[in-house]
Amino acid sequence: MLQTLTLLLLSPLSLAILPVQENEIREVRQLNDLWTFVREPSNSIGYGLKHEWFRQDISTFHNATVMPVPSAFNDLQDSSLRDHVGWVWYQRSEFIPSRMSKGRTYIRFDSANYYAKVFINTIETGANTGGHLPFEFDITQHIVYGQKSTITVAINNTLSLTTLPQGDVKPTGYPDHIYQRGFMDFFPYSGLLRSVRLLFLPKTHITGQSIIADAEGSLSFTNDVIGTGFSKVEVIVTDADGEIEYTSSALNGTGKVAKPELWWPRNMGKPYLYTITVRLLSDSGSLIDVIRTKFGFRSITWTKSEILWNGRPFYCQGFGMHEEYDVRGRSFDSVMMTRDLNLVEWTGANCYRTSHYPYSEERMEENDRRGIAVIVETAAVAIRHYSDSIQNHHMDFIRATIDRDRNHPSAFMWSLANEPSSSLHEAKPYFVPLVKLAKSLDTTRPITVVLASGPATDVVADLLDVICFNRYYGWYSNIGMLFKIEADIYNEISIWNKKFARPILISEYGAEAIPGMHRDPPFAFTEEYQVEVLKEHHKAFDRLRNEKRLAGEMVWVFADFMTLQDTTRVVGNHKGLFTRQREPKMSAHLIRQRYSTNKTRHRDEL
Ligand code: GCB
Repeated sequence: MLQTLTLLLLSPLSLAILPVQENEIREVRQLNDLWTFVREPSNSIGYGLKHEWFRQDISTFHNATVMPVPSAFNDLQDSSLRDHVGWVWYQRSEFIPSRMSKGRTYIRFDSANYYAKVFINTIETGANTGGHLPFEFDITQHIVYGQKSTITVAINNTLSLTTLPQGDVKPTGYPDHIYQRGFMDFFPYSGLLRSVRLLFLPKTHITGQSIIADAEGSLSFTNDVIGTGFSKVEVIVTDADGEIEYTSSALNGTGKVAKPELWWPRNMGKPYLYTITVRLLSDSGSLIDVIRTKFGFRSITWTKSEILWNGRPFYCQGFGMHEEYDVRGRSFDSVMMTRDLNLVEWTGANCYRTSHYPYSEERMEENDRRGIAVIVETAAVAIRHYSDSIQNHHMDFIRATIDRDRNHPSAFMWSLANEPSSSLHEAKPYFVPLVKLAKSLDTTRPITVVLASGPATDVVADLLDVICFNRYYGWYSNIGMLFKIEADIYNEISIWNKKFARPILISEYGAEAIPGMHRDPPFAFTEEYQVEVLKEHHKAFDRLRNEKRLAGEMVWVFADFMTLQDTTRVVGNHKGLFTRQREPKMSAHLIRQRYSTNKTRHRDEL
C-alpha cells in the first residue's frame, strides 16, 4: 500500500492541453475499442510493476479478458471486479503509419481514474494522477514508425488521504474482497473512462491556448508553441457566418471586435460563438500547424447579491448532476450525454454544476453550443483531512481544470471543492492559497467552494466571490416536517446574505424518491414527498429572489445515480428528478413547470 501511495504523490497532473482537433494538418487515431484487460488481486503489492508486465503480452495470462474503452470496468462482470481496489492492466497494439514519422506522435487520454502509468513498447512514457481530466505524452521516441507498437496502461484506483476524492480502504472481512471507502456519496467508477487517441502533430505545433473575450468586444489571446521553424503567424477571428471580424500576426495579442454578438445562457438570449483560427506558417508561406477554437464574448460580474451576465442579472436555475449511467459507469457516452442535455433543455434549466468533478470535454462543447451555463467543479469532494500533500495535489488539479475549460463561455464559475470540512480552523489556511491560485489563473470568473457548514461556523465563505451551499431541510434535518421547510431555508439564506454580502446560490436541496413509490398524504421516499419538499423550498426561493437575496437554485439531483452499498442508499441515491434510465419522476414535471415559466429577469425585460 505504501508503495502505491508514494507513486500517487509523485506524479503531477498534466498541464497545458488543447482540445483534440483533426484538420488539414493534424491527424487523430481513435483507440476506442476492446483492449486486453488483466486485473491484479485487490489491494495487491503491485505484481505487474514488480514483474514488468509491460514487457509481456498480457493476453496470454490465465485471467486475461477484454475491456471496452471508454468504460468503467466495475459493472461489466462480477462483484469482485465491481469492488476491485488496486491495479488493473490494459493493453493493445497499433500500427503507426510510416508517413507519420515526419511529425510528432502523442498518446492522449481524456480521463483515466484515478492513477495511470503508460508504457509504449516497454518504455514508461509517463504517469498521471487524478482522473477526470485529460493528459497526453509525446511518444515519438518510443515508437517505430511503420511497425506495430504495444500500448500498456496500468491503472490504480486506490483512494487515500492524498487523493481527490479523499478516501481510505477497509477490508470487509471477505478474504479477497476489499471495500473502497471514499468520503463521498457516489460510486468510484474506475478505468479508462473517456477516449484514448493517438495524435499525429507536426514537429512544430501549438500546445496551449487562452482566450479572453468580454462583453465590450475586447479580446486577448495567448498561444504556446513547441518547436521552431515557423516565421509567420496568422490569427483570424470569424463570426458564425464566416465573416472576418479581426486579424493579427502575433501569437499573443489583444484587440477589439466592434459590437460583438454576445454569448448568452439559454433564456437570456443566443449563445453566439465566434471562431479563432491560429496558423503557423513557414518563410515560404506553407502551413505548419493550424487550430480552430470556438469562443464567445461575454462578461461575468457580481454584486453583493447578484451574478451578472453581460451586465444583466442572471438567476441560475438548474441542478447538480453526475456524469454516470447504467452499465458503463462514469464513462463518456455520446448517446447518454445527448439524452441528458436534451432533458436539461426539456426542463427549461439554464445551468448546472459539474458535481463533483470536471465532466467530459464533449459535454463542455455542447454546453457552449446549447447555451447551458455551468459551474465547473474540481474533484475535491468532501475533504476531511487537511495536509500539505493534499493541498499540493488540489492546486495541481485546479491548474489543470482551469487550463482545460478556460476558453468555454458556458463555464461561468469555478467551484474549488464540494463540502469540505469548512468549520475546522485548518480549512482557512488550506483554502487561502487555493483561492489565490485560481484568481491568478483566471481573473474573469468568480470563485466558489460549495459549503455544507452553516453561516455561524464556516471559515471559508469569507474568501469566496459567490457563496454556494447545500442544505436538506425536510430530509437530513426534520424529515417529514414539510411545514418547517419554507421558514428554515428562508431564514438560513437571509443569514448568509446578511453576514457575507455576497450572491448566494443554493447548490443542493432535495429528497429521495424511489421511482414508482407513491403515497397520499406524502411520505418520505415517495414521489409525492419529493415534490412537496421542492415546492416548500420554492415558496422561500420566490420570496428571496424578489428581495434580491438569492442568485440561483439547483436541485439535487438531475438523475438517480449509483453509490457504494449503505444502509441509507437503496441501490444508489434516488434524489433524482429523473430515474437512472433518464425517465421523469413527478418532480421532473414540477421543475419543468417552474423553470420554463420562471424566466430570468433579462428575458422578462425583453
Ligand atoms: C450532499 C453531497 C452530494 C450527496 C448529497 C446527498 O450534500 O454534496 O454528493 O449525494 O448530499 O444526497 O446526500
